[in-house]
Amino acid sequence: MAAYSSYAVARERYARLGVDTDHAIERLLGVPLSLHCWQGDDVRGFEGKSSLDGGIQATGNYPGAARTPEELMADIDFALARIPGRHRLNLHASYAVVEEDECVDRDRLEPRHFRKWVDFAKARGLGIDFNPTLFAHPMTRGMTLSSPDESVREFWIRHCIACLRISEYFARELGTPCHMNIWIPDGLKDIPADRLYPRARLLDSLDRIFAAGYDKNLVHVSLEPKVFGIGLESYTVGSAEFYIGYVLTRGLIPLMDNGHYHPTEQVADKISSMLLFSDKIALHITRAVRWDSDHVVRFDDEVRDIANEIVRCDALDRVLCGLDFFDASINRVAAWILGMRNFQKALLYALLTPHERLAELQNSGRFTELMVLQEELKTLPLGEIWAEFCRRAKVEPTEKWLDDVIKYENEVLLLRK
Ligand code: RNT
Ligand code: ZN
Repeated sequence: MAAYSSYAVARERYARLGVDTDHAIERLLGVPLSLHCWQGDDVRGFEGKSSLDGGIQATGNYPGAARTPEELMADIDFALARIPGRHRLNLHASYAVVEEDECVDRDRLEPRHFRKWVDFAKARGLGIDFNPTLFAHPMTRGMTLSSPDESVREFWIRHCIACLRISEYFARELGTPCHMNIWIPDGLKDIPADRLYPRARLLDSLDRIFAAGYDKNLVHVSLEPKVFGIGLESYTVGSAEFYIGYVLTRGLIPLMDNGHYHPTEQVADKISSMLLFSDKIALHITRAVRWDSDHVVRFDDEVRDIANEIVRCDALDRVLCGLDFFDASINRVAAWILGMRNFQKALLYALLTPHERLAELQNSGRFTELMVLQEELKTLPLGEIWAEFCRRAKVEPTEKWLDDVIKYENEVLLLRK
């Protein structure tokens, strides 16, 4: 009763600005986010490899990382039960579930190696999104799809084509299109002697992958650029300009990861431009602390700005949102729950913003009023609306979900030695 009346007061406060909180909650309940499986085990996957490469790193040695498909699935279940709404699962090819007596390299992966994931998703009503894995593999020799070595390039082309088939399988089985994103680690530590030909080879490799054909109604393909990685500081083959040019000329989807740009560049500013040229865009929501460090997503200005842009462009159904971070220094299940809830909170904040009114102030040059109202919005009772959203989604509204995580850590995660 007490909780309900505090919601009523908050609802009234927003209503005075012309914002309908019930409508905002309803809309947010229908927004699926893609939960990245790789936070559960520090991007290790099930191929028995323990170290990352390709310029990305998971740092920390908090106990309890999932070691098997069963453990990872149990952890995902635990996290999803504490995240409001219905979501999707984002898998990497390195999470194939291969029988012990079978040895399958990445270029020979088949849909059947993901049957366990399909069963898992079906039973829970989840869609699956997918990523070929072009890092942490003996054939990743600094370069993959842009390699000067034909056999390396062909290996990864075969891998990506295999992943298109697996994505089609996910979509068919689960009755929802699969978003397949390609990110490659290709780059150079020091000053390049040739920037052009690696990019020309990447272009050719991509054309060869898509020439294999796939059902565009079932698979939505995106490409993810990057500015640099650790050990690849001087040159990234798959840069922003390269992929913008590629996706726009091929009818594919641009993906922007907010850790992949120069520090003062803001993905929030890029969204409206990309939406004017592409029917759909995709995002990796992450937190870059000084570099693409993939810290857990917080409810901060950057993330709120991104959410605001999606909502005020009226593009909730045109932007495919997935999370992308891997923090091995804290409880991994808590990292998932917190990151997902934080991005949802940012979307709620955006849905509770009177965008038309603010735009009107901008358009009529009333910048003083605009600034005052923008500042006022920051301290409205968002927490009460958030709590009501969680209650309607039947999950714990407050930080009390952490009590369950601590219990799970003691009873399950700490037994994993
Ligand atoms: C790396 C990219 C990429 C990866 C995942 C694991 O910088 O952000 O999206 O994080 O594919
Ligand atoms: Zn990413």
